[in-house]
Amino acid sequence: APTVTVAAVDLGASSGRVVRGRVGPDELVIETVARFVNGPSEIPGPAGRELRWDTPSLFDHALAGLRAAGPVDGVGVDSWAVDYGLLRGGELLGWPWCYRDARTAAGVETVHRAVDPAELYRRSGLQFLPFNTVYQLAAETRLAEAERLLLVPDLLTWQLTGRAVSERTNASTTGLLSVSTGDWDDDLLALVGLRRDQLGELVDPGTVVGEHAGPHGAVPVVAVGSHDTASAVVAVPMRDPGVAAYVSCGTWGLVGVELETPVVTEAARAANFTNEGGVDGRTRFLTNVMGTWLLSETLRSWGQGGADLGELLARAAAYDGPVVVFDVQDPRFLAPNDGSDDQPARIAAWCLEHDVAPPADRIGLVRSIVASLAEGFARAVEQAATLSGRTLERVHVVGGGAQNAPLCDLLADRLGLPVLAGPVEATALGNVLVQARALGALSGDLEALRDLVARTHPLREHRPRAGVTQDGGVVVS
Ligand code: LRH
Repeated sequence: APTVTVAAVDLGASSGRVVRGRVGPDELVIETVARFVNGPSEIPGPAGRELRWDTPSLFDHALAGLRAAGPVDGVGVDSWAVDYGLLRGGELLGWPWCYRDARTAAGVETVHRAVDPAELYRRSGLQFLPFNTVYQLAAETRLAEAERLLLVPDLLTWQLTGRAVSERTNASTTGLLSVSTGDWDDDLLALVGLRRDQLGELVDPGTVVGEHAGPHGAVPVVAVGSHDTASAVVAVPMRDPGVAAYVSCGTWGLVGVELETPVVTEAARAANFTNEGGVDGRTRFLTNVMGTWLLSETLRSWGQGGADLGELLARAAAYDGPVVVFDVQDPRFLAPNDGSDDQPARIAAWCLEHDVAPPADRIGLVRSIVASLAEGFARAVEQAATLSGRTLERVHVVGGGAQNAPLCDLLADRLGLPVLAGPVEATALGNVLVQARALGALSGDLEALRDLVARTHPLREHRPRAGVTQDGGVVVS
């Protein structure tokens, strides 16, 4: 059977990477050829600080990474969801807004005045996040000028190929795609003032979109699960998705199960569970939990980069002082640090409002964040089970969080279930796998792709430790 070498461009909210993967029926080897930092740029605007993405620089890094990858048989792009660029005359109408910008509050009001949130949920199946594209567009001032609207990965795919498409898994995060028909919802498009001809043609993951004339020759560009979480879920090595939950833990912790069909019950809406489109028409029934964003912003407020995180986490793992479990889902933690109001100050304020003593020092704070994330993930796993009517036997953790052993231990203890950690680079692996299948090097369904991940990537098992949660000195809010 043939073996292919493909390049995955994976753009995360806090870092991007270009990964080269060699894939065949018994082979799945990836190597990171470029890594670069990312983050919202704070720029002054007429109404104060604006948070935007410097996509021109980001895409330059991606292109440099593709050159460094050498000759490949395919390229695929994925990134964080919901954000978009507007194009006119082949140029960006300004840097794309970052979903964490506060402008979306007005958009939420506009949309909810016109359509009841329960009705929106029945139509799109999406959890309420104040930054869903539908709300961003209701607050967008330049839509009428635009000839095209492309989500971030589609924007890079367009830059590579000249073809404007809307890859379906990411399109499902806009709030504008019907959960029942899989097509754009014309009433919602009209509500935000978007025309169908401004959108790229909807394509499924696995479609060859076009060719990139790279330095090493023309290369097919393949639509993958361009929503990073969709790619990550492809590479969760679930042997039986019917009894497994997953946590894809990076900037966000995406916690849920994979379903064959959406669940759009009132209970699912109340618990803020989403039905995002997965690869091969699967449903990603999950909820967004705050994620390592809390840690990275805390470090940033201390003037420390990510390089120190490993050491801090190791010291926090050995910490035996009091641990505060705060509610990581409190919306106050969504915004970036802002002058005097940073994540440590917000966590301290939360503690004071809930009559618990804030963490006494930095290590105590890091430990509290880890314990609070584990609690947030555990609650979401329990809800996923209840809402989908499933009995779970194990939980997979993929992404950067899989390296965080104390987090995985606490999650296992709290749920009384084994936690299987890894692979760390699930998103890049999912991207590479879908390309390899589209190019003929692999065949079969997602279970076959996951089986290849399981055969090539050892997992670390965290067994629940009896009694630790009760004896660990944890203050549960
Ligand atoms: C994770 C992610 C998540 C979205 C958020 C905007 O990177 O794509 O699935 O909700 O970013």
